[in-house]
Amino acid sequence: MIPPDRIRLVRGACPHDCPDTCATITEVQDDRAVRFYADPDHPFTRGWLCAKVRPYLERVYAPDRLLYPLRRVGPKGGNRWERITWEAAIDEIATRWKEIIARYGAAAILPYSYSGTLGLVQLMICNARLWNRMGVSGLQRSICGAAAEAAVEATLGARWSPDPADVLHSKLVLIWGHNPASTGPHFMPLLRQAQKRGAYVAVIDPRRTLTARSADEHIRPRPATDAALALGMMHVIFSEGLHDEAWLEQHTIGWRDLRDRAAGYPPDRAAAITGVPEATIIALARRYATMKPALLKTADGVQRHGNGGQTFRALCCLPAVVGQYGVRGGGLSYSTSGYVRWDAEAVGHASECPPTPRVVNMNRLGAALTGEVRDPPIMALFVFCANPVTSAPNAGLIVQGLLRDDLFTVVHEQFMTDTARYADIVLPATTQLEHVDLHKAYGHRYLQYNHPAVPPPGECRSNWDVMRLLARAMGYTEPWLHEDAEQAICGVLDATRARNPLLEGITLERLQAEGTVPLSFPPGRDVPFADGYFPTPSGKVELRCDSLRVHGLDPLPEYAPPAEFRAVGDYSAHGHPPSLVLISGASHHYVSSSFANQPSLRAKEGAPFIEINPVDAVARGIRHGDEVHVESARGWCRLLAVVTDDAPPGVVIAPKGPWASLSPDGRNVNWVTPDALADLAGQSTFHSNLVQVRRAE
Ligand SMILES: Nc1nc2c(c(=O)[nH]1)N[C@H]1C(S)=C(S)[C@@H](COP(=O)(O)OP(=O)(O)OC[C@H]3O[C@@H](n4cnc5c(=O)[nH]c(N)nc54)[C@H](O)[C@@H]3O)O[C@H]1N2
Ligand SMILES: Nc1nc2c(c(=O)[nH]1)N[C@H]1C(S)=C(S)[C@@H](COP(=O)(O)OP(=O)(O)OC[C@H]3O[C@@H](n4cnc5c(=O)[nH]c(N)nc54)[C@H](O)[C@@H]3O)O[C@H]1N2
Ligand code: SF4
Ligand SMILES: [Mo]
Repeated sequence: MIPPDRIRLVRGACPHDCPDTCATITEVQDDRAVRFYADPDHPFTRGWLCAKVRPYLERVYAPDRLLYPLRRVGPKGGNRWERITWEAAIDEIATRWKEIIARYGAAAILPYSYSGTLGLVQLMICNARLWNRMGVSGLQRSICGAAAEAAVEATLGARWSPDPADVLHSKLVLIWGHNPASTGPHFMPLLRQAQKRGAYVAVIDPRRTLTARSADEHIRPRPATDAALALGMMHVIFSEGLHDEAWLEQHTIGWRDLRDRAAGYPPDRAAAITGVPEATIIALARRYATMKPALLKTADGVQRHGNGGQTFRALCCLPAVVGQYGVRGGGLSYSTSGYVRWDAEAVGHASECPPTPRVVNMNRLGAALTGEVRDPPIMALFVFCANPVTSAPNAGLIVQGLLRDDLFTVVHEQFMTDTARYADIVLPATTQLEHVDLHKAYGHRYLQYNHPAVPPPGECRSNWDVMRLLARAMGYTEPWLHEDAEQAICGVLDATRARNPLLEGITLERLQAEGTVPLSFPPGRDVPFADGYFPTPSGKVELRCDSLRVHGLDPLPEYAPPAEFRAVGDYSAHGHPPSLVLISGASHHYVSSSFANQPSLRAKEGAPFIEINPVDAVARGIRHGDEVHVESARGWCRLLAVVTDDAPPGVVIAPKGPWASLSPDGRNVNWVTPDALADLAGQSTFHSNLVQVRRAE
């Protein structure tokens, strides 16, 4: 036993892309973390961490952590390196950038980041300040939930969601295209409790997920047909008079237009499109309209396809039709991230900077590097908090771009990822145990402060420290490029609090002292939209949303098959398409590609696999455990076949995350995923993916 007086307890927050943002405690002895666990007092995350993050010290002290700056030796992608000093690394980056700016303009530089951490300092501020000052190309951050976010904001005016514990008031819970047992696990004990109190839980997902296994009902639409399912439900609700007309009159615009639209989706048509039996659609609609409070809980997986925007619009309309917005235990649970929107000017100081010359859609990275983006072409890439070669679509084209000899690539990382391998310079990054940050969650309504627990190993530096070094090397003297992390947090917090009453009384000092701080909801005002006000242009729920016309979108939700599927015909006309639809959602043991190099978690997740229905397997002579060749219009990869009816006929499932460089074929599922854009907000379309599957020779 270590004497307790030699142990220091340090409060932190899990930084990963997960709605739960757990409160953590690190026990530190002599500058070394010796134990890592969940804060037992957190009201939502309640003293336990998921399987991914429980062994976090394995990640922090992994033998393959990057510890020193590296410069490439030999050809790109060859994974041969020499160690260099930070001084040499920063000097080389600044020199190359200055040359590129002189020759091509700053637009030729593209920073690429996404969700390695979700912190205010290490992600948000690092996404903005230096890049704004330089006037480099912007990144359209649309790989994850852009269409859903745009649909929610257009329909309701804000991304607000109930306290997850309010599910204890629900009589019906529809979990729609969402797998919280893997992707936001702290909701599950609450859901169990709600079920014990008699709530009926239905999961709507083509795959039999972990979440679906414990539901009262599992409804399995064909992929990308959910808008037709939702409109079919509305048809039943309106035609049986189960809608809440008084509420619709008072709080929405366009409900009669929506009713007319839904009239085009009688249950037999909705059934033909979705593959869900007519009787099931009718029963689901009646349940949804009569078992109140009714909660519709969803996330981003359901909208990563060509008609993701319209699909999400249809989902946002459903609670209004049955008058469930503003009701405790009812409404829509998508994301709580809209309660606090960090003051953009304090984060990025854009008003003091040159305008962003252009924006590059992150889903088109491969295309952008290989000629789609010109005048100027992208000549330098700075990647941090992201691993696009593993996690972005059409990975083969990204690799082709990264192999360009005239492209200067810097990757700031904790590990030698699939992306870092193609860099010219690799910089070693700190983990959450080694830097300061402030987090807001997208699945609960507390702020979480993260104190650094231990000094960085080797020569690792935080994202913000690197930004400050680069700013100095570029000759920028603005104080907001040089303040320390606490000063930066304080400035953003103060500016945001000045116009957001939910931050009343929340100061840096209080966050540092308490770690977990709830947002200040006035008494009785914690249920979203309870006062009947929706911050849309009309102040109402915009069931007909004319502002979407500028995006070329029908102002009423509508079903259309994604473009990739249209090429082979409508489901409803042909039954199953000749190819299989490949869905590649979250894996249980990784967060996107993070953790997918950690031996203990790889052992739990097993070799990269693809689930295939027995009917489809037999038709292709595929047996359980066979290696299969998966091919699309983009490329191919090889995976192990898991023959199971967890995958419905016509659909195959291969979770995202496994690293190409740790796979025998040197590829992963993103070598086949599409880089086409969806109907709204430049959204990714990972799941509109038609593939051929056959036994590998
Ligand atoms: N363990 C783990 N947790 C994670 C992550 C992870 O990689 N691993 N990733 C994090 C991130 S980045 C995010 S954005 C969230 C995502 O959280 P979720 O959205 O819950 O996760 P996904 O697995 O992407 O998608 C959810 C489900 O959508 C289903 N789906 C796909 N297409 C359709 C469709 O057309 N209709 C319907 N009804 N369902 C469909 C998939 O089968 C999948 O089970 O999770 C976060 N948490
Ligand atoms: N096929 C398929 N692919 C998908 C999806 C899908 O549904 N299907 N989902 C997509 C979704 S929802 C998302 S959000 C994206 C996520 O895509 P990415 O944001 O690229 O996420 P990761 O692949 O986890 O890569 C994050 C990297 O950040 C690094 N990192 C962590 N903390 C820090 C830090 O403090 N500093 C620095 N410099 N680096 C750090 C980690 O080591 C990790 O390598 O993936 C997408 N990819
Ligand atoms: S990944 Fe999610 S559930 Fe796991 S520790 Fe982090 S915040 Fe908690
Ligand atoms: Mo995501």
